[in-house]
Amino acid sequence: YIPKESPSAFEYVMKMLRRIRLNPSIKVLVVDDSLAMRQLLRTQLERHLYQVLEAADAEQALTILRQERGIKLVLTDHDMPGMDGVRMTSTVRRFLDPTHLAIIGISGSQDPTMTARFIKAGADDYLQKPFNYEEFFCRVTRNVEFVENLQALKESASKDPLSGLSNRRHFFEQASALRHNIGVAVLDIDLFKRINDGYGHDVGDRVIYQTARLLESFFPDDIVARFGGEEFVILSQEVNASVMLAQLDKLRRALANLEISTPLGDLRFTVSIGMAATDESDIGNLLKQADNYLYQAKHRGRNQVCG
Ligand code: GH3
Ligand code: MG
Ligand code: MG
Ligand code: MG
Repeated sequence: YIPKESPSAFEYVMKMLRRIRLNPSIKVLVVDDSLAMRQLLRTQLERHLYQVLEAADAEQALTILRQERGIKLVLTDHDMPGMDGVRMTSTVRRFLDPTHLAIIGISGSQDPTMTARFIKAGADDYLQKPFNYEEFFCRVTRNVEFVENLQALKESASKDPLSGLSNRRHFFEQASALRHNIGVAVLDIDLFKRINDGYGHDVGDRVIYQTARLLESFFPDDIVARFGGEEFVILSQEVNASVMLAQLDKLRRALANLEISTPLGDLRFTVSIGMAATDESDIGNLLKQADNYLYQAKHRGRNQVCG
């Protein structure tokens, strides 16, 4: 096997070490009714540090795919007792799209329509048996990298890079799935401009980062997003308004007690929060209401929750 672009042995080892460190388990599921074939593929894949799972038929494969997280590639045979590889592929694609995993069909069949059938069913690639192992690894690597690139793209399109929280776009995507008993809170850091002016932008960024961490830890099961600047939004489903208000006030106090150490000494800051919770399912209206309460909190002297 000659690695892609034939890097030096050193580069190759470094790349593999990075892969182990960053992603100790790139999981590949091998689906084949032949034990010998499964073992052959396992040996080859493990040589390249993949973590291999095996299924002897489509049903077993579907069960594994519904339970196991993080499988990035499925290699599937076509002819198997029960459901064949093409039908299995289209079934998998109903619940796992190409941002989750790649599928490569493998078959020794002479049927000239096999490649097209696999690809139409949602497979990304196809290998005709017998294949040589250099081609096998080129395709495995290419498909795993494609999934990883898609995942990275999806992540950067939905996350705010400074805080690691959902961005505005992703917030609305997630919110559209929620229906009733929704609570929305808008949180804004008080006098943030003074922090930037007095301590520098870097410290301001750290304040945003730390605020995000506490927000997440106080609302682990909810949708938390950074909307812009120093403004955050929390969206809770099946909410009891007074419970949410109490939790928001705990968060407010925890943030007020947080000390950020800076070259100019320890820094403390406060936040104001507006909350709205109704049976209303229009997120836009709820946000507007929460924003009005935020304005009230600022107007009444900041460092408080209104709702
Ligand atoms: P108030 O209590 O009324 O909210 O006062 P404020 O100073 O927080 O209000 P304002 O919204 O006017 O200030 C927000 C500031 O946040 C202005 C902007 O320069 C700064 N800002 C926006 N995004 C970032 C960022 O990503 N990092 C840092 N450090 N500052 C940011
Ligand atoms: Mg077979
Ligand atoms: Mg502010
Ligand atoms: Mg603001």
